[in-house]
Amino acid sequence: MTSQEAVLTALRRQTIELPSWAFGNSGTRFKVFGTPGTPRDPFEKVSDAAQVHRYTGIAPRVSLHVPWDRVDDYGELAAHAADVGVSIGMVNSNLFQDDEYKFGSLTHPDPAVRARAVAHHAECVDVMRATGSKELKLWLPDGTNYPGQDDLRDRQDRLAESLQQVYALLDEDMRMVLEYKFFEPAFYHTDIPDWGTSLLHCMALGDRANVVLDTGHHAPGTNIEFIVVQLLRAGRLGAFDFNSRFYADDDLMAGAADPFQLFRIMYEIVRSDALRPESGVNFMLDQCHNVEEKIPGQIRSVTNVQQATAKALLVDRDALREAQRAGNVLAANDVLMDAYATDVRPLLAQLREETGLAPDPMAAYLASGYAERTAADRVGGRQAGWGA
Ligand code: LRH
Ligand code: MN
Repeated sequence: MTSQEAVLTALRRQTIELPSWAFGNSGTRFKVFGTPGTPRDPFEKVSDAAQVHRYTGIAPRVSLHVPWDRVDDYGELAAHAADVGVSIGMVNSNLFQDDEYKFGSLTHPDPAVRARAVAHHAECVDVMRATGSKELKLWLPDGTNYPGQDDLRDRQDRLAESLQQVYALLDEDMRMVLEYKFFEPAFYHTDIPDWGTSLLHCMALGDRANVVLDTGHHAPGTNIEFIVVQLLRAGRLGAFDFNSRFYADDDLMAGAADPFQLFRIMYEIVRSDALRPESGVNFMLDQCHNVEEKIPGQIRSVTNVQQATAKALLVDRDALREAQRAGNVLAANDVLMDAYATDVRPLLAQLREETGLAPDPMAAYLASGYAERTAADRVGGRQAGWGA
C-alpha cells in the first residue's frame, strides 16, 4: 500500500500548465459571449492565470498562443509573469486562422505556402528565446473534405519535409510536441488524425519531438489510457491537453464530463512512474470557458486533475498485481474502484494547508474580490478572445 507520505510527496511535485486562451472570450460558430473583467491583452491573461496558481499552488506555467498573445516586448511579458509568480510554458503556433492555409499549411501543395507556415515557427522560436520557453507545440488543422480533393500520400511527404524544417529551427535545449486530432475542421481526412501518425512523424524527426495527447481529440469510445501506455512505452508522450467532452472537441473542464476516464489516465501515468517532473510529460489544460467564469473554471479543472491524481496514487498496487496474477477479475477491478471511490478532498486540503494555502482554493479565490476588482478596472479596450 502506498504510504500517505509518498502520496503527498508525489502531489507536492505535480504541476499543471494553463492555456492563456482560456482566460479570453471563446465560444462556438454560433456565439462568443463576453464577460465583464475579461482580459484585454496577454499581460492581463497572465495575471489571471497567476490567480489560479496563487490558490491551487500547482499551476506555475502559462502556455502562449501566437499570434493571439503577440506583444511588442515578450521579455516584458515574461518579466510580468515572474512578477505575478508564474513563468511562460509552451509556445503554441497557429496554422488555423490564415486565409493562405485554406488547403493546408505544412502540407499545402504550394511550396510558398509551406514556407510561410515554416516561417511562422521561426517567429514562435523567437518568442521562446525571449520568454525562456523550451517547448514548441504544433497542431495542424490540415486535411480535406472530399475524397480525391488531394493526394493523401503526397501530403504526408510534404508534411514530413516541412516538420524537418521546423525541427531544425529549434535550439539544442528546445523540444517540440506534435498534437493529433481525428477530425475538424477537416471532415474527410486529417493529416495528423491519430497518435500513430504523430508518433511516426516524431520518430522521423528526432528525440526532441514528442506527441501531445489532447483528451478531446479521439473518436467516441477510444480507450485513451491505452494510448497513454503505448506512448509512455515508446518514451514519446510529450504532453497532455486535458479537457473533457460529451460529444466532440467540446473543450470542457477536465474531469467534468468523465472524471472516471481522467482517473484511469492518471492511474496509467502513476503506474508508469510518469508523474515525476523528470518524466518529461507536460500536464496542461486546453479548454474554453464559453459560459462559466474563467478563473473559477480553471481552478476547478486544476483541482479535478489533482483529485484524479491523488486517487490514482492511492491504488493499492500490490493488491492489484496479486489479483491480476490470480486472474481474480472482480478483485482486481475492485482495487481500482476502491481508490476511485475514495474522497481525497480532505487529503488535498491538508496538502494545501501544509504549504500555507487555503484548504479550499475556489472559496478563497471567490472571497478575494479579484473578479469584482478586475470587472471594475478593465473597462474600455477590447476583450481578448477568439477572433480578437
Ligand atoms: C486544437 C487545439 C490545439 C490548440 C487549440 C486552441 O483543437 O486543441 O491544442 O492550438 O486547440
Ligand atoms: Mn489541444
